[in-house]
Amino acid sequence: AADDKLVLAIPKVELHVHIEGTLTLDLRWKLTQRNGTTLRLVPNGPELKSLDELNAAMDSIMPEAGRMNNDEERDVFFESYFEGFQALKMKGDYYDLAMNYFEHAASMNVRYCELFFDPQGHTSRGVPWSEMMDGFREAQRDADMILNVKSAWIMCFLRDLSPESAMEHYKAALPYRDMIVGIGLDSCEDNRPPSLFEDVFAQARRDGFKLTMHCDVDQKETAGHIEQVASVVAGKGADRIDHGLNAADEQTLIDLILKRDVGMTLCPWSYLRHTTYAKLGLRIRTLYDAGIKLSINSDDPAYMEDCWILHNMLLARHICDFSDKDIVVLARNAVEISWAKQSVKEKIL
Ligand code: ES4
Ligand code: ZN
Repeated sequence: AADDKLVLAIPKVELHVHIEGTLTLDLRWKLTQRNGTTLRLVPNGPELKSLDELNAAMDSIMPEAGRMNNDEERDVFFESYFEGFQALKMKGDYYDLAMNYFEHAASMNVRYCELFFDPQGHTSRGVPWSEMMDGFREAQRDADMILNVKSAWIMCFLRDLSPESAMEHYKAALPYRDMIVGIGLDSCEDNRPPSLFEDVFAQARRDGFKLTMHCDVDQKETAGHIEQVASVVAGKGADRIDHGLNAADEQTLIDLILKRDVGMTLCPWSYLRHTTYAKLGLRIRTLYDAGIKLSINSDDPAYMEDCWILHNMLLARHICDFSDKDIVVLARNAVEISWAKQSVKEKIL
C-alpha cells in the first residue's frame, strides 16, 4: 500500500466540500458566543450551554460506520447540518468559516479547491448576500496570499426547495459571478430529480457556468436513484457528478460516464454511514479500474468525525489497496476534472 508520507505530501485539489460542513464545533462555539446566538444541535433540541455539551450532543447523533441505514438518521444529519448555519450571521463569521477551512486545507497540502455553499440556507434566515459573499471573498484572497491555497465557489441549490427559489437565488448571485465557477445541486434527493431544475441549470450553462449535481447521496440501491445518475450524465447534462457511486453497479452507466468524459467526486467517509468497508472498497475500485476520472474529497468534515481530505484519501487507499502510483493518479484526476484555469492547473502537479 502507498506510503502515508506520500498521501500527506502530495499536492491536492479538493472538489467536493460544503463550506458549511466544515464548521467545526470549536468555531461554532466561538461564533455563537460572539453573536449571542442560542446553540442547539437540532431545531427545537435542548439549548447547549458549553462546548462540552455541544461535543457530547454531536457524539450522540454520530452514527457508527454502516449504521445510518434508515431515513430517520439521514434526516437527523440534515437537521443538524442546517442548524449549524444559525451560527453564521456577519461577514466576519463567513470569513472565519472559510479561513478555518483554508487553514486545514493548507496543512494537508491542498493547493486549489472548489467550495460548495448553500445560499438559500443563509438568505432564508435574513443574512444579506453581501455579508456572506464579502466574508468569503476576503478569506479567499487571504488564503491565496498567505497560505498559497487558491479557490473558487460552487453555488448549490437545495433540491428540497422550489425551482423558483433556485432561479431567484441564481439571479441574485450574478453580482458575485467572478467568484463562482459552477452551479451544483444538493440536500435531500428523495423525489427531487435534477430535471426539476432544468431551467435554472440551462440558464447557468448559457451564462458560462460549469454544472455539477449530487446524485445517489443517500446510497439507496433503487432504480430511481440510478436514473438520477443517468439523467445527470445523459446529453452531458453535467460536467461532473458528485457521488454517484451506484454507477459501479451498472455497466451501461460506467460506459456513459466514460463516453461523456464526466469526472466524479467521491467522499468515502460519507458512505461509511450506509455501507461496509468491503462493499465500499469494491465499488470505488470498480469505477477506478474502469478508467473513470474520480477524485477523493471530504464532503462535511465537521459532521463526519473531523475527517478531512487527507483522512478520506487514507481511507480510500486502505479499502481499495491503492499503490503510490494510484495515489498520484487520483491527485492528477482531481487537477484534471477541476475547473481551474489552465495556468493554475499547470502549477499544481
Ligand atoms: C450533504 Cl452529505 C450531503 N448530502 C446532500 N447534500 C449535502 N449538503 C451537505 N452535505
Ligand atoms: Zn456533498
